[in-house]
Amino acid sequence: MAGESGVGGARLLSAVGALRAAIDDVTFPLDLPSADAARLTRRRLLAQLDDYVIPRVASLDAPLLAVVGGSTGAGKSTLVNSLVGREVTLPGILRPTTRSPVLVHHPDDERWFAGPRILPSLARITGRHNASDGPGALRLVPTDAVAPGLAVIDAPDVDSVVEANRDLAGQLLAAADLWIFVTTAARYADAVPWVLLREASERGASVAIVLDRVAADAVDDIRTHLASMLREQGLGTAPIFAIVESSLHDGLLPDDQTDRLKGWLAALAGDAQSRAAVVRQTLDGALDVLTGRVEEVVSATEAQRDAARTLADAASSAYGQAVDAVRDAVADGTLLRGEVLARWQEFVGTGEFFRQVESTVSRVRDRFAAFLKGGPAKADELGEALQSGVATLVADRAEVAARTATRAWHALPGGEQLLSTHPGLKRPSLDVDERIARLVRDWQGDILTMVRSEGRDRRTTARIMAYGVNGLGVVLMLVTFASTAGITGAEVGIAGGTAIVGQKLLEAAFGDQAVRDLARKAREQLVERVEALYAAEQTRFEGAVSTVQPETDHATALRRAAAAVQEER
Ligand SMILES: Nc1nc2c(ncn2[C@@H]2O[C@H](COP(=O)(O)OP(=O)(O)OP(=O)(O)O)[C@@H](O)[C@H]2O)c(=O)[nH]1
Ligand SMILES: [Mg+2]
Repeated sequence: MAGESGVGGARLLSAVGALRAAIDDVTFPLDLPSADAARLTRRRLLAQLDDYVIPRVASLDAPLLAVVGGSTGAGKSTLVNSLVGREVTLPGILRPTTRSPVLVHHPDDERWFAGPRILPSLARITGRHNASDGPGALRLVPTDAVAPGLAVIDAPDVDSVVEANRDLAGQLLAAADLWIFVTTAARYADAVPWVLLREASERGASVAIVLDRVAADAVDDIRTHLASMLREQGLGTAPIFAIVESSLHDGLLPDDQTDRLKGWLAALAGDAQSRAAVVRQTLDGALDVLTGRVEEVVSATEAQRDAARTLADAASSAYGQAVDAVRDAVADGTLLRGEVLARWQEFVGTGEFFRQVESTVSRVRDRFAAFLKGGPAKADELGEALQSGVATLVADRAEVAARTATRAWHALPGGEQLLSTHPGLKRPSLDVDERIARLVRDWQGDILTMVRSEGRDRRTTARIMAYGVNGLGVVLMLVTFASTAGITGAEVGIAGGTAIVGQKLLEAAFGDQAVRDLARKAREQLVERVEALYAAEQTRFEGAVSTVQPETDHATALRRAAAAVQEER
């Protein structure tokens, strides 16, 4: 670690602080399967940084903090009292006894513990312990009985039936430079303490074991067995202090049973180098596992990002399909049915007529011209039928797209959640009909502009004037809707004839090539307008997604911050 010189420590501290900020920034707004675990990992990471890594890096020379942990009734409070030589923490026969942790330190070390440097979430209390002390506070006990440079915490039980106790014990152990793990001859193979010991081993924390309440003649056997269990968990270097079952005097263990542990702790406290080694081991271990834990958070943020993307894609594909459907329908003759066809027949007669006149284009033209001049009201009726056909098509497809996107979201991770917060999404937006009406009017405007601008030379202009701009516009709309004429079945004759006779007329006015271009352009303009309208509809889905999409790239920020910490070690 680069922390030996003041500079390295400062740089590591700022890297760790930046990592903390990056972790703090992360949210998991979508309730994905991975989110719960990731939220917990995030909270634990923050707690470990706040309770241990940051305060430790900030003051490498602060006293070594030893946390006495273990199962309820193992004798933790009795041990701490015995180390101090008087009752500083309340032992008891009711399980669990210790609810509020007690920190014992040398009076000279008070400044390290009185403030929020470590365990900032726990209020400090002083004075004599009290049976009503709760889990939200840390009782500080200054005493000459412990050496300067070492503080001991009596923690609540790790496997408590009381959840607050368990959580607090976990938090305290995470804040420890050294775990003094108390177990008994009867319970040293219990599962829960071993889960914690394994965690300590994985984190590389410094651990010492107190094997309490052992019958004198069983000490060797149990110690050997426990040592082999510790080795299996990668804790082979943890010293074991066995305490023989004895009767207590004034609630304290006999001195001869605690002397070895007292001596070991005093030596540790008195020797800056071995104290630093213990601190270094635990800090290094904590920094080692940091990257892996951060990576868990990273993959959960990536899962959030991917889910958000998939939701946005589903909406995009639904509206893409809607545009395609409109594009097909405006070209394949679909719109030349029903009402439109009826108006057209009133306008120019029946399919039979078209078939007959196909060969005699001039007659068509004459009749047509006469009709356009004589019946502007009929041309308007046809125009309206065409417009309402377009409007209905665009509205239907908008409805289908909203339903398709909604159905996709129901099946996608996170989709249900967004639909419940944005219930309007399952229908098109409220003013969609108005906007479609405007779209159709605007498109009609496009068509009239095109018709007018075709009058480039005088002859064309004269012809266009002869037929009338509005009438030609209506016929152009009609031809636009049949220009690929993918019409089948019984309507072929009628609708096909419809297109052909309209086309002949337009050719007479504009010339052959111009008609094909005009029809193509008219169709493109309509599709463009529909695309814009559907894009606006789709935006509502994107808006919903954006509420769960972080603005910053958390994954990259986290990885960078974690790498920076590793570089400064
Ligand atoms: N005879 C005898 N009794 C002990 C010994 N150690 C602890 N006890 C008793 O066992 C009971 C539990 O001891 P505590 O020290 O309160 O245990 P603890 O681990 O602090 O328990 P929690 O605070 O509930 O987690 C108390 O009644 C102690 O007096 C021992 O070595 N010998
Ligand atoms: Mg206790």
